[in-house]
Amino acid sequence: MLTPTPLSPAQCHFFHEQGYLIVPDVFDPADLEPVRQELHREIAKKAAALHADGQLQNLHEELGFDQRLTALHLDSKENGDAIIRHLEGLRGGGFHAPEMFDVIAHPKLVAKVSSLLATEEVVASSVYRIRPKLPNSGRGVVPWHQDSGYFSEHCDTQLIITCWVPLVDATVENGCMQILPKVHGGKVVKHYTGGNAGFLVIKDEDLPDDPRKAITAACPRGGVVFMTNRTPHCSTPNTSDHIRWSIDLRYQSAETPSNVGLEPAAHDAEGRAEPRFYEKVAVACYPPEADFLVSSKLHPELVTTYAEYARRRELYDRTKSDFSAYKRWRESAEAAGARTGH
Ligand SMILES: O=C(O)CCC(=O)C(=O)O
Repeated sequence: MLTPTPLSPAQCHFFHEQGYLIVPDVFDPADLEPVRQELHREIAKKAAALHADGQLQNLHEELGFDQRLTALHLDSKENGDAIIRHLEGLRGGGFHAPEMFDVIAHPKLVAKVSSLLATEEVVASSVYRIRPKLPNSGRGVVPWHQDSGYFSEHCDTQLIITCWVPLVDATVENGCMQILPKVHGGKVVKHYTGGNAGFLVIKDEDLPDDPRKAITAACPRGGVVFMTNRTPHCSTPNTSDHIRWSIDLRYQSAETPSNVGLEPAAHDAEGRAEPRFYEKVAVACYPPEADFLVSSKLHPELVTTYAEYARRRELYDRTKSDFSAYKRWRESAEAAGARTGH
């Protein structure tokens, strides 16, 4: 049984020098079993609903967590995508069951994040993603980017930590991440719109270093890949026979701009937040999604409970907004290629 321990000074040093750190044993694999099982139940629930509507014939009930979505997607891309969208929700964090919150607020993870941020006042955000990368489908392949490419510019020099948590062993074969080390101290480089599945993308020639210097971030289940918001990374296709499930979570110091304590209270008739609201919370690094406190020595009474996390998430999700990171990057890679003749 692993108890919550901070990272060692050598691990913190490595992270700050390299821009990433892979720790193979943050969790016992058993700690991740509840979230795996709940995701599996959610897939079953959505598949059953499509079946009841007459849209899906074979439920593939005999298949496990690492296989079932592939079979459903192979039978019907439409149904598979509907199930994935159901998990992702409006902005990627639709799945917010208690089992998910238990991973986000897990003392073993928060202790490690806290040592990297050098504070016990830690804010997590709803900017987390659940990624079922299906075998041989191209879905879930993520182009080169820095997470800051998605955030507001005024947070470029802040530290926002991505914790990439594989729910199966992540390997080269099933499409783990590639990370460009030692360049996270530089600028947020130019990102283009129009990457596959709407992802932002950095062109190879704009990367701060030769992509051949990238490290392969294989990581066993139970491990975590920690990265900074300016660490360039991408992920490769899944050529294995199983789904590469992962979740990526984000944390920052409570001193970094956030929308903790702010609510998107004012909506117009269509549920859109009044522009004034977004002007007011433009201080948050990613205004449309709810931030919440997961650790505090100064104000332990303010640490967010599951009920409050769910309420804030749902409220923000219902609040449609025009805020979109890609507005920061208006040009598509394709258009830029055509313009320069590449
Ligand atoms: O999971 C992947 O394949 C990519 C993850 C990623 O880009 C991220 O966590 O920012």
